[in-house]
Amino acid sequence: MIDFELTDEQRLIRQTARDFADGEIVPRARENDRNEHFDTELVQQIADMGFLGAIVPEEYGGRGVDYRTYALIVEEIGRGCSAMRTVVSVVTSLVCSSIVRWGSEEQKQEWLPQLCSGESLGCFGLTEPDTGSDAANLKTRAKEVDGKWRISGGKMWISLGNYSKLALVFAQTDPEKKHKGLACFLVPTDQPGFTTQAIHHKLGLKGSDTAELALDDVEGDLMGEVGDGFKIAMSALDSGRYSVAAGCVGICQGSLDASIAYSKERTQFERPIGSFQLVQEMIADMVVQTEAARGLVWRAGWLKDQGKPSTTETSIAKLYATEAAVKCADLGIQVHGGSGYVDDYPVERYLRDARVTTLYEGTSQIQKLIIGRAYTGLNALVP
Ligand code: COS
Repeated sequence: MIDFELTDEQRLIRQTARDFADGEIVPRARENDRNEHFDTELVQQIADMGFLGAIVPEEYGGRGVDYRTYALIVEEIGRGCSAMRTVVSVVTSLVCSSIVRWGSEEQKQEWLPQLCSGESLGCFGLTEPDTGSDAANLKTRAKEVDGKWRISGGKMWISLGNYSKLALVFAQTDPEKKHKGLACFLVPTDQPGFTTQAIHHKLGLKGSDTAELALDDVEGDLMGEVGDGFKIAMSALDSGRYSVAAGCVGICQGSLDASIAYSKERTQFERPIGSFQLVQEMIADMVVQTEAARGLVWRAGWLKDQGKPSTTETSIAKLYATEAAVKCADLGIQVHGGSGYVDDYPVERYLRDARVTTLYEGTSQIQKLIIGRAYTGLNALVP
């Protein structure tokens, strides 16, 4: 039976994350957004709090917390700033959790401590200019030459790509084998042939770094076996989608908190606008969506902590929470009226930042196809 009661330790960690978000992240979010500034000092503070790699075992420099606790941390950081939440999701879920699960002992010892401490950032190189939803159809190629793997190709929309010391790169070793030919490589970025270009003018996540990567005959360290690449990518996304969903609960909660506060301060017709039924309807809609999203995230986390299959439930949580974040941020602007349209209040940033979450780590449409396939047993994905 799912137990939604938090332990004392979980409450304490949530309070610590909440205080940290309010004290350090919230005050810097607007300026970083305005200036398109990737705030590496703040990233280091997040790492110093133990919030990078929180689910990594302590022996490798992590905090060894469970998935439920991880969601509590990510929700608070997401409420503060989605650009910083993206750093946590990418480093912790996409990169560290993959190395924990698939890396050799040597690879774990080499990379995990420096990723958890913030000494190094890591990025996740799956998507390519021509390969998004159809993740198995990669153009990046890897070949073994004199016992070493050499990789060439390009990656697109890579969060933290310009700042990472490590790139997890997915590449095809034998196109005839399709997804069974994919392999995953640990690629140090400080080598000849590895170049990056920053992507600017995004709608949101302006305080986050986004890059295009070019790999020209770079050397990679194989993680897992040749042929494991697709499974590694999908298992990384099982954790990454969960993290995005938890961050979106933070956007929902932040939109709600800001709207309640504003609706009590703002008066029209000589009454606080929160006393009007149509404003309360918007608040109630936000409450319901926030609670429902959190419940779905906690259920997926509970399954993960029990070691049970959670792919479908993670897709359900990701689909619902990301769409809810867009709707709650949009309602938040509606409650704020004209004031919500400028960045004096966080709601317009919430909307711009939420918008990418129904795209990255699998679009809402991909989540629906995964859910539909699981429930019908019929594959609606193109064969
Ligand atoms: N964990 C481990 N292995 C998994 C898995 C998971 N969550 N999901 C699938 N696999 C394995 C399957 O077991 C299967 O293994 P075998 O070949 O041994 O049978 C293999 O991977 C293929 O799985 P599946 O049949 O589900 O793949 P499909 O091609 O039908 O579907 C989708 C793949 C569309 C679901 C996948 O490509 C996807 O999620 N696309 C979106 C990609 C994405 O999120 N991109 C964003 C990048 S990060 S910003």
